[in-house]
Amino acid sequence: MKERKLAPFPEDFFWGASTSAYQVEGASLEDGKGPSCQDVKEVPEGTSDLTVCADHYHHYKEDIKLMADMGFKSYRFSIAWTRILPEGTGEINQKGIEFYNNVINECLKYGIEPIVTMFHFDMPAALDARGSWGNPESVEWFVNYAMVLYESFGDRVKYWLTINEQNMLTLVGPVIGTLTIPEGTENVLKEIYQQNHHMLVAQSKAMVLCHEMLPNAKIGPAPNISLVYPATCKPEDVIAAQNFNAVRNWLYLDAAVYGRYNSIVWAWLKQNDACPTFAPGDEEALKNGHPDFIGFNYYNTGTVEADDGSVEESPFGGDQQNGGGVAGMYKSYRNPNLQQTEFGWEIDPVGFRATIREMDSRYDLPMLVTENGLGAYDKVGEDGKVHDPYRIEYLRRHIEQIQEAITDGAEMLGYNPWSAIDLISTHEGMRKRYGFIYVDREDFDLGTMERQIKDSGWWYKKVIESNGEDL
Ligand code: BGP
Repeated sequence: MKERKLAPFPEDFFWGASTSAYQVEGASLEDGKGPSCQDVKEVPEGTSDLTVCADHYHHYKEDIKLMADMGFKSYRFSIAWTRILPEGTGEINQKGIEFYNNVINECLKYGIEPIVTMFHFDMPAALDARGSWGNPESVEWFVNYAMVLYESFGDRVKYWLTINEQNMLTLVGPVIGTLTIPEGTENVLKEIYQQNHHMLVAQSKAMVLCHEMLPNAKIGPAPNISLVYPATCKPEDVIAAQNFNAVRNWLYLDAAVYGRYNSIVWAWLKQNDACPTFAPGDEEALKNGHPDFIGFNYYNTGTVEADDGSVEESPFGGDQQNGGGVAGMYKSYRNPNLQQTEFGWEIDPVGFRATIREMDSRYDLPMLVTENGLGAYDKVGEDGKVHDPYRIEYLRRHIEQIQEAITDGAEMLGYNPWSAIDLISTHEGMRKRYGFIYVDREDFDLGTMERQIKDSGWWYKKVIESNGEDL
C-alpha cells in the first residue's frame, strides 16, 4: 500500500483538557452559589454527591499550575450559572464573578487559553421550579446570563461554548440528572422537544449577542457527536442509521449551523404529534445564529439496526454512549468489531476520524474537540504513582486519527479531552476516573485531596511539547 504523508498539527493547536463546574468544583453552596438541578437531584446509589467533588473551588491555583506543568495550551471549563446568578435571573453574585476571574487570570498567567462552556448540565434549581427549559422565558433567562458572562469575562475569554451536549440533555436527560418533565405531562416527547427547541433558540440568540458584544471572540455549540453505523449493509439498517444520525447528531448541528430543523427528525416528531411550537420570531432567531466553529465531544461511534418491532414505545434509554432505540426508527446494536472500556463504552478511534470527516463535509467549519477520553478504575501503585497505560493507549490512538482527519482536509482547532483532573462522573461517581491528574479521594472517603500527575499526564506533556509528533 502507498504510504500516506500525514499533515502536521497546526502551530497554534489547542492541546488541553476539559472539566465542568458541577463535576469538579465542589463548594456547591459556598460563597453565595445557588443550588442547581445537580445539587438537588437524587444521587445515584453507591456514588458520591456533588458537594465536594475534586474541591477545585479551593484548589484551582494548584490545579492550573499542574496543567501548566503538563504544558497545556488551553483549559476548557464551565461556569456554574448559579455561582453567577444564584436564582438563575436577577441579582449577580460578585463572589462568583470573582472566582471565575481568578480562574481565567490564573490560566492566562501561564499562557493557557480559557475555553468557557456557558452551560454544562446545571440548570439553576430556581429556574427548574419555574418550568425549566419548558418555559418559553428560558430563552431570555439564558441570553441574560450570557450577557453577564460576556460583560464580566469577555475582555479575556476569546472562545465560548454555548450548551454542553444539548443532544444528551434531550436524549438521556434523566440519567445525567437534568431535564425536568412536569408531572402529568401527556405528550412527553413533545415536552422534551419543546425544551430542546428553547435551548436551540437560546443558543442562537447567545451566539448573535456574542458577536455583537465581543467582535473578536469565537463561539460554537458543544454537542456529543458520534457517527452512527448501520449494523449491516441491509438497506433497512442503513435507513435506521440515517434515522439515528439525524436524531442524535444532525438535528443539533443543522439547527446551530443552518438555523433549520433536520427534516428526518421533523417528520418523525410530526408522526408523534410532538413538533415544538415556534414562538413569533423563533424562526428568524434560529437563522440569525452562526457558530464560528463546531465544538464537539466524541467518545465512540454508535451502531444500529432496523427496529424489528421489539423496540418499546418509550423513546430513549441507555446513557450518553449506549443508546436504546426508538420504535420504528432504529434499535441499538453492539458493534462486534470494537472493544469496550471497563464501563461498557465502545472504543473506536477510526470512528473519530469518520465522525470528523462527516462533520467537515456537512458543515465546513473548523472543529474543536471539547471531550474525548477513557473512564477507568485508576489505582495508586505500590510506588505511590498512578500508572495508566490503557489511557495513554486510548488517547494516542485518538490523536493519531485527528491527524489523519487533518490530512483528509478537516480544520481542527484543538484537542481537549475529558478530563484535566479526576472528577465526579455524570452517573458513576468518583470511581470512574478520566483525569490526567489524580485526586486522592474515593466516593465516600474524602481522602487527602492530594493531587499528582498520572503517567498519562507526563506522556501528554511530551505530546504537547512535540506538537503531536511524539506519540
Ligand atoms: C459527557 C459529559 C461530561 C462527562 C463525560 C463522561 O457526556 O459532557 O460531563 O462526564 O461525558 O461521562 P461519564 O461521566 O458518564 O463517564
